[in-house]
Amino acid sequence: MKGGPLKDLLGEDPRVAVVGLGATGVSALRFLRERGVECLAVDSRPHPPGLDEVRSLEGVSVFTGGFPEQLLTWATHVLVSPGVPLEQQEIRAALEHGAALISDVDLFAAAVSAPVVAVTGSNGKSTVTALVAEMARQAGIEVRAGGNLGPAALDLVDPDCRLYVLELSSFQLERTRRLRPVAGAVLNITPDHLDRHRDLSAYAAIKGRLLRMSHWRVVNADDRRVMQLAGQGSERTLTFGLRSSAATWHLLPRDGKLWLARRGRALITAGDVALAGEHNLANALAALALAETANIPLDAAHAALKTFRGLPHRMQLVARIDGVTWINDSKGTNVGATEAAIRGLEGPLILLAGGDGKGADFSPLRACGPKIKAAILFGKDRQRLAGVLAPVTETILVEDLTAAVSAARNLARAGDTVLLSPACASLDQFADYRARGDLFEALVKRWQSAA
Ligand code: UMA
Ligand code: ADP
Repeated sequence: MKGGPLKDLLGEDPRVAVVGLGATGVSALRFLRERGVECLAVDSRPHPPGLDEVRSLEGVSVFTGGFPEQLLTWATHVLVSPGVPLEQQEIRAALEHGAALISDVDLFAAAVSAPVVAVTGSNGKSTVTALVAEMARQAGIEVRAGGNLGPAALDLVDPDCRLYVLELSSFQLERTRRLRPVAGAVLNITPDHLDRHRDLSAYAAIKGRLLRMSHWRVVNADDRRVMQLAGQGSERTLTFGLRSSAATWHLLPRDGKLWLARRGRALITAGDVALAGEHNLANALAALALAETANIPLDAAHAALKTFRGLPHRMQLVARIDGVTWINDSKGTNVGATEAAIRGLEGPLILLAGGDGKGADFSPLRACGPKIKAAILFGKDRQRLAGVLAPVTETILVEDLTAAVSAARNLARAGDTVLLSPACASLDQFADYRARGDLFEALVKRWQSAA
């Protein structure tokens, strides 16, 4: 290994234990082996997803079916995949034994010299990340975007790249120390992943780490928890907000139109934003603030807002059949996302929700009751959801999504909208949210073509 930032991070003769053989682990092992670093790989599953690829890498010892403590204490550094909790006894033992905790994002930071813009928050991260990347593309800037959104950060590294846009989850941030983004945004904080984090304030504090790492800080002026993290204003803070006219980027009614404005200057009409829903206007304002810090010209940002229609599985129109609108919001994996989805739609709604609630309190959904004609609930936490929603709407409990779609077909009448926005992770019944959304779309389209 040559000198430079990677050597600063890993020191002389490092031995890295990579924990988890998913996208993160595989990208890290590939990166480290290309640089001659001694590595071993462990995974608690007997047949983890990246096993074949890792076995094909030269010089990596692989151990599956557990985390042998003696192997982890061999390491000078442990790189722990985001899906693996740091509280695991074997990982704690390795850290107590003196191993340093690193992340794939730390390696990424050591490997790149182009500026990095980073985005975190409970909801909207992927949308804002993709939108900023599209703004850069429109400006002719070589840009790579990924991180939690995928591809993994280390798979983005490219000497030709002039700007990286990274989506960072709380799990990635809690184990990252070396990243120094030109700008970091915290979009919002609502409860999520409370099965992994001690409580909401611990979860929020991890998001706040991004603000301390970043040169420019982009924060949501409408969000009390985010503003608490931002503390007293600094000269390198840009705010955005739908309801805060004093924010740097805000909404402005003028000449009978609604505008996206910077400090009172009306710049882009809200009608030019191709993304639907009020929450996406907040995402657009956040992206404009980030674009400013990355020197992306306003006309390029404007062009991207006009054309970017959003990522799959987020408020995606699937079909209109016999006057019923079917929408796939499978990426609505927490209560805040589902609330935003419902807020952005006209009633009456038939809500399809359920899965693994990650320990969340579902009670905020009760306020959405008046718009919901019926809630069809499936998966692991359907009973808990029913407990919250039954007082405000009709609830129907079914085993899985296939049964939920059948029930919705029977119930829906012209003028209704059927919304899949589960407020839960998918992992109890699916490989991920994409598989859940794909099944929903396939079921709706099969029926549409038969109709
Ligand atoms: N593993 C164990 N023991 C455990 C848990 C996991 O050995 O107790 C192993 C698994 O067997 C598997 C590996 O760890 O082989 C998987 O690690 P991982 O879950 O970290 O998965 P990756 O494939 O590396 O994906 C991670 C992110 N996953 C999580 O944070 C859970 C991906 O985000 C991300 O795209 C990817 O890194 C690249 O950066 C997904 C996600 O669900 C989309 N993120 C959460 C979210 O958005 O809500 C945070
Ligand atoms: P993330 O990457 O943070 O999960 P996404 O951009 O993938 O965010 O959006 C996930 C879901 O969250 C969307 O389907 C939508 O329901 C909701 N959402 C998106 N942006 C926001 C926002 N700014 N505020 C609240 N909810 C949002």
